[in-house]
Amino acid sequence: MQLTATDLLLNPDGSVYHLNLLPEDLADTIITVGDPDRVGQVSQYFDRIELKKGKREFRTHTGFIGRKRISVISTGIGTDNIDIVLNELDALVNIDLESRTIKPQLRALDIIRIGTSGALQAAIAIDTILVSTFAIGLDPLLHYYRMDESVEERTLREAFQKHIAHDHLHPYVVACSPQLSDRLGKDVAYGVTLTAPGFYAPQGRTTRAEQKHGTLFRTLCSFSFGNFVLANLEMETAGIYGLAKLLGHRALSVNTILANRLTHTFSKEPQKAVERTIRWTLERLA
Ligand code: R1P
Repeated sequence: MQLTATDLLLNPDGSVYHLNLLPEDLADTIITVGDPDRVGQVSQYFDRIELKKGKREFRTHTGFIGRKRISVISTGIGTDNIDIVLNELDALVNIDLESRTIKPQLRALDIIRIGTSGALQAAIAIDTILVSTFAIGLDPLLHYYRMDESVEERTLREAFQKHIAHDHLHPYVVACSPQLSDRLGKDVAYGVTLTAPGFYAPQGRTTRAEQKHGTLFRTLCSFSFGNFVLANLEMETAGIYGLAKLLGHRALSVNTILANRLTHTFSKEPQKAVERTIRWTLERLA
């Protein structure tokens, strides 16, 4: 496969266009965060930072914890940004940037999101660390790619689709990478994460603009299928899981529950809660 100069955009120094990174700038273990300011919150735990680069909302620090090389990169908000980040990360390891051809030996990255999100069950406590076993995407990103579903993914998607009974919504379902989740124990909460294509009406928030699907949020919260209920709502995980799966990378999403949408409560110390999730994740996965 030959990519053109407009398929794969490069900067004059040969770096990928949006991430502004060269292949040697990137580690095989990558932490993604939404907020560019969270990059430094993660890299403060590195023993040594060897590189800081960035462009727009995509800020990267690469360094070492002990002998393990890690990159932390901000994605900004939403799965439209995830399309850019995941494809450019893959290009950095699996495309020869000079010839714009696919390398004969493909590499798999470990991609771990450390995000923030809101709980969809009253029983989920504020500041909980929640690992997404499955992600359900209500955003359109994965509809632009050809993706096969496992039996489990299809079963969950069909049950969810039947429950929400909305013709205009086309959810997709992707599981986390078991190679990453198998490294974790029982000292954390697990659940199904819903990824929305916006923050306000798409997540059932009231604004001055009238909502078209005013009852959808309640319907989402009441979904249950076997052991599955929707645990939390954010804006990136389904896109990360979907593109990682398509491109042969491993992905896991770890979110701090900063708000509970049912009890209308918010974390009293959000920075501390996020710091705890960062330390927890680095100790176990990085
Ligand atoms: C919304 O405020 C943003 O916060 C959550 C949502 O997914 C969205 O990106 O995650 P991050 O804190 O990782 O950005």
